[in-house]
Formats: sequence, C-alpha cells, structure tokens
Amino acid sequence: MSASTAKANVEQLREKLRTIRKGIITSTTAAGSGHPTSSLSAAEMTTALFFAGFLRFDPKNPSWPQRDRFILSKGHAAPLLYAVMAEAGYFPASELNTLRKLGSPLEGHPNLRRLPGIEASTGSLGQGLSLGVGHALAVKLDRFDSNVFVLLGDGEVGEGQVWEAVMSAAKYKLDNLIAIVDQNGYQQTGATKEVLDLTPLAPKFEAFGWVSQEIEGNSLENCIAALQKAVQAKGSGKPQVIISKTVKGYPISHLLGNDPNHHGKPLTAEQATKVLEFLETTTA
Ligand SMILES: Cc1ncc(C[n+]2csc(CCOP(=O)(O)OP(=O)(O)O)c2C)c(N)n1
Ligand SMILES: [Mg+2]
Repeated sequence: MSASTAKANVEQLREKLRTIRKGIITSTTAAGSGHPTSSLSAAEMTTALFFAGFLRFDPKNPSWPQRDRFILSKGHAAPLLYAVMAEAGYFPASELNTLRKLGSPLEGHPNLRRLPGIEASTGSLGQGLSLGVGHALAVKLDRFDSNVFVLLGDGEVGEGQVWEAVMSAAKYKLDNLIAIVDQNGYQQTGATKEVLDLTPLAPKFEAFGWVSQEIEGNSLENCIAALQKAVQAKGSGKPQVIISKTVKGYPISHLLGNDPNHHGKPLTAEQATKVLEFLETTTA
C-alpha cells in the first residue's frame, strides 16, 4: 500500500483544502482564464477523496497498476485537479502558475499525455464515466481491488453518453465504480434546471440499478461519510453514485458580485487579493 493512503486528520484536511482553494484562485488569475467556480464547488469532495485515505495513489509511481483511479469528467475544473495533484506531490506547487501557458503540462483541460497522474484526457463533457467503466472492468479483469472514482458536473449529465455508461456499469456489476455528481445548480449558460432539468437525479441512477446517496457536498465531513459508505459497497454488485449538492464558487460566491454562476471567468487581480485574504481566515 502506498504512503499516500495515509489519512490526514480533519485539521490537516482543512489546511489542505485552504491551500487547494488558494491554488485554484492564483493559478486561474495568473492564467487570465479558466474555471475557478467550477473548481471550487468540488474542492471539499476532491480533497476528501485524495487525502482522507480513499484514493490509493503514488506520485512517484503514477502508473502503479494497483492504484485507484480518479477521472475528472468535468475537465474544465482542471485547476482543482492540478491544485490537488500539487498538494499530493505530483509536481511542485510553484508550477501551478504555469496553468494554460504555452509549453506547460497544465493545459486548460487535463491531458494524460502531458502530465503523469492524469488518468484521462477530458474536457469534452460526457465521456469520463464511459472511461471509468473501462477502467473498472480492466482492474477487475486484472483481479485488483482498485476503485474508480469519476467526478461529473450536473450540466454534464445531460450528455447522452453519460447514461450509456450508467447502463453498462450496472450490466457489468461494477461495484468498484463510484460516480460523483457535483450538483452546483449551474452549467455554462445558466441554471441547470432551466437549461435541462434532470432533477431529481438519484431515482434516475437507481432506475438503472445504481445505489445513490444525496449529500450537502461543501462539507469535508459529509464527503468523507459518503465516500466511506460508497467504498464499503464492494461486493454488492452495484455501482455507486453520490449526488453532491454544492454551491458554485463555494465559499467565495458572495465576493463575486451578483453572478451565482460566474462560469469560466478568472478573478481580476483585485478580486483575487480580497478572495485570498478571505480564504486565509475562513472556517467554511
Ligand atoms: C461536449 C461539450 N459541450 C459543451 C462544452 C462547453 N462547456 C464547458 S463547461 C460547460 C458547462 C458544464 O456545466 P456543469 O457540468 O454543470 O459543470 P460546472 O461548471 O457547473 O461544474 C459547458 C457546456 C464542453 N466542454 N463539452
Ligand atoms: Mg454545474
């Protein structure tokens, strides 16, 4: 088992979360582009996944066959993944500010050919869960007990391919596959309910044979409890989904004017300064 499965205690997790949130802001502001609010809404979940002992990984050996897999299907939240990977030791945190710069492996969307540790090249929404099904089948064939975690957006689940993956995961009894839907209520052009309302999501997954949990997802404790339950379902023969209700831009949405979506917009240098001060001290 790799050293990186060592559990951080909740105080250590909170410090990691603080560092990750700050990394999201500084990297996107330095880039002058990117998706800070899409990244922030899932920061608690991704921090819990990587640092509370759920994901087995080894930054020194990123292709370790027995590792667990994390696929960021909502690939535009790449600043979150990069901030987490820097914290996990895949590369120095100083590289975060090369985000989206020419020649940097930290591309606008994750590219597995450019950055060791990235499991799938994503950004074209809708594909990550299918890739997760492939990984989940492959590790079972190899007789590894690895889990596969896939993070999707609530706008993304309007893509038809997501539901093809949902159906095949149930058919193949992939109880090592855990989907997490970051239900922040917004997609690119507006509220998810207005663009394409798929709520309630849990019964739709359940109808296809999945087991669902619904949580308030901007809480490390809630994320840890839900991940615990999901990984304990091994042996049930059923894929697991966590519908994680979040706030887009949490916990800084009140500092972004009256735009609760603020999609795909980096903060200005002035906004970033204020936000970083807030993040330094907030207990949220
Ligand atoms: C196939 C595809 N269509 C459109 C886009 C453009 N796009 C980028 S982000 C986004 C909204 C995604 O919303 P959601 O899944 O809810 O993610 P959030 O940013 O809210 O976390 C869209 C439509 C894309 N990346 N891929
Ligand atoms: Mg969304």
